[in-house]
Amino acid sequence: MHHILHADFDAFYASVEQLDNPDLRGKPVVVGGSPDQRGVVASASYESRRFGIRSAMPMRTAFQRCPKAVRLPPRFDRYHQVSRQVMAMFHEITPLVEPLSLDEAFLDVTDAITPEMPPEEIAAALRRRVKVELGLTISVGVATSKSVAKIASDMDKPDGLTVVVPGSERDFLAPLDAIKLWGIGPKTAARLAADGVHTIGELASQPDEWLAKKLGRRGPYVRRLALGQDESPVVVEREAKSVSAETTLARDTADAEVLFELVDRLSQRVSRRLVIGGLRGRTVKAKLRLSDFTTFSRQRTLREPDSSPDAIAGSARAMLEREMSEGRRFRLIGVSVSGFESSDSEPLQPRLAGFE
Ligand code: TTP
Ligand code: MG
Repeated sequence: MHHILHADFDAFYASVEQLDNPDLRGKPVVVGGSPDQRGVVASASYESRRFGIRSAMPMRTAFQRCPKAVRLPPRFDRYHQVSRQVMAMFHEITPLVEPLSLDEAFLDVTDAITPEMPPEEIAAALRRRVKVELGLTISVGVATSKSVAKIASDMDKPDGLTVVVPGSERDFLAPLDAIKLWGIGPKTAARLAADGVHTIGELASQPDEWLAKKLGRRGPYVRRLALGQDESPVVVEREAKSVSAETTLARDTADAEVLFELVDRLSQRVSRRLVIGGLRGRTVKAKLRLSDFTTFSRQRTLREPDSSPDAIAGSARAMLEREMSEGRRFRLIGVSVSGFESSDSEPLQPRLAGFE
């Protein structure tokens, strides 16, 4: 049996802003783009959530719900720095850390357990340490699997600790909304609800044929998750030689604005992973595929190893720009960074959140 922690910062970006500026504490803070530029809410402090403000909501809507909300633009470098600090704390507990994003990770603490330090004590000590040393709160779920731990960490947010005792997984999950289960999005949840299936317990007790009809081939897997059976291991990624992200466009395009925006998004994704891995790279590569499927790449060397989205995007944009010409339409864009020098100042091992 494994013992897994899922740890997740509460209102991450917004909490970091409140930490750095005490005037903002206790106030409805939102981090995200300007409402004039059709910005969206990236993170909403719990004070602002009382007004119905949520992540991914248009900033305009957020201000309609709470006109006195304080909006701040994101400071990614600062969030990355905090992320590195918390990931380093996780690594002091176990090398088996699987980051999911800047602010959350799974920890397999099975081998860290002692009679004095059962999993729930490890979790409690970690929460205390993060509070004292970083001045921020994390919510933690403790369970025997990743999927249950993740659901548990969300149960008592903010500043919560939820322990699912081994053997009680099924009972813990049964009354919860089906949408909480991995792989059940809003659309699937609506399809299930149409048949009167609202909770994970109701889902788990449906016959095979019904599951197959509603979920297709995922049916058996979803049933196991609904019963609290999940053997998926905490995966520590190999050291990578490069970090990349790429996207095929929904429609081939020559529109510079669309292409540049995509490059920016890909660069941010690459940057996030580099930072989680404590890596900086010297080489930026752009992979380009044209509408006739011709595929080629261009690369540039940065003056200094870097992991910032601006440096990566600046270089990738320049390479793309040189390749744009009248009538040349692109169907795929990729951005990657290699030539790593791991940032020595950081105690974190170079590990990556994932590859594409
Ligand atoms: P989350 O952990 O989903 O959100 P959160 O930490 O702000 O709030 P919660 O207490 O519910 O965990 O995401 C972590 C950070 O990722 C969040 O602070 C900002 C960023 N983010 C976005 O930029 N856009 C989004 O749509 C979401 C969901 C998160
Ligand atoms: Mg969070």
